Amino acid sequence: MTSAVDTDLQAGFDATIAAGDRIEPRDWMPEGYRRTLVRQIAQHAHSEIIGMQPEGNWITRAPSLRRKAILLAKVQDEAGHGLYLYSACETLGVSREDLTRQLIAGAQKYSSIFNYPALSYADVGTIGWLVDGAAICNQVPLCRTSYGPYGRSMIRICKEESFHQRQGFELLATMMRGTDEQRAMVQESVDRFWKPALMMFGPPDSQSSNTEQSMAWGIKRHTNDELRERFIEMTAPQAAALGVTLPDNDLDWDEFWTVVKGGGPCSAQRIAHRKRAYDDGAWVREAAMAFAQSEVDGLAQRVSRDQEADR
Ligand code: FAQ
Repeated sequence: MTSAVDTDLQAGFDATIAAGDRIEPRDWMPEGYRRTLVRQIAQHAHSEIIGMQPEGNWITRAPSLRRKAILLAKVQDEAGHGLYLYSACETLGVSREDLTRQLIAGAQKYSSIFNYPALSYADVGTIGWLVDGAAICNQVPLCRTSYGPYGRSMIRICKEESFHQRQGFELLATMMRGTDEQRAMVQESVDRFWKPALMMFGPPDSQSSNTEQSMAWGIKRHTNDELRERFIEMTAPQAAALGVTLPDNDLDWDEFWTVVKGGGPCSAQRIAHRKRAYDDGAWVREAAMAFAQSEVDGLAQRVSRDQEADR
């Protein structure tokens, strides 16, 4: 039975959403709203962390010191994005540890795009241009999402991703000014990444189970197809400026669902790598906890000594 208090709380929540204001961590929220946010923010955080792998694979083989420094900084930024997003998710009452365990167990998802391999150095440029480009297009409206900590984390993430997108474009533009072989490498990379990048926006609206409710709650501001269309329009003139041809936009949604369910070309490898890194990091977490505990113990001793002295 719904009590009068519950009805008042729900009415307060509905009024905040209707006014376009933000819900903050200590505000009452319906359980479904909280669950949807945890699902989406965790999936986003995991995408940033797993998303370090395809490009990270090229750090040791970057063609110059300059390219290596740029790539290192970009991959490091992605780790940072993952951490802001895990922090935003923690405000909803789940720990980062728990989220990581759920990722490794396959109980939470990450973006389909990171199940495709980065096979050439041109892929580093294409990931910056198309994958960060799609991420920006999807995420700029999320700066106005209804949950405060998520929206605020998106502002900084979008600024950094804009920078990543430019560096990808600059890398591809440099290769396009190079040899025929380099130009062919760029075109081949764009041919492989175009459709998976369009699938980042999620299934077509007719197959999207969450969009309607998420838009009613102000979590999502546009549908998947609206954002996909916006991205295609934004990217076409950039492709022309680069001198590459974009493939057609006929997407294979069976392939998308296979990848989302863990059957992508690199799915098993990505999770195995994440699990190995998590297991190898156990001693760092234990050492950090032991250090934190010794700090707390030291503080408690100092307080009790001060209290003795005051008596
Ligand atoms: N991949 O009902 P909808 C980045 C799932 S960050 C995997 O439409 P929703 C930065 C969906 O979870 C990229 N699964 O779902 C970077 C749901 O399943 P569930 C990540 C997908 O949530 C760049 C089911 O399909 N960005 O790239 C995908 O309303 C370079 C039905 O779908 C974000 O996460 C997919 N593509 O809309 C890093 C942005 N699409 O959970 C490194 C925030 C859908 O019910 C290098 N997220 N699914 O079991 C969002 O905007 C939304 O969550 C959507 C999906 C639009 C992705």
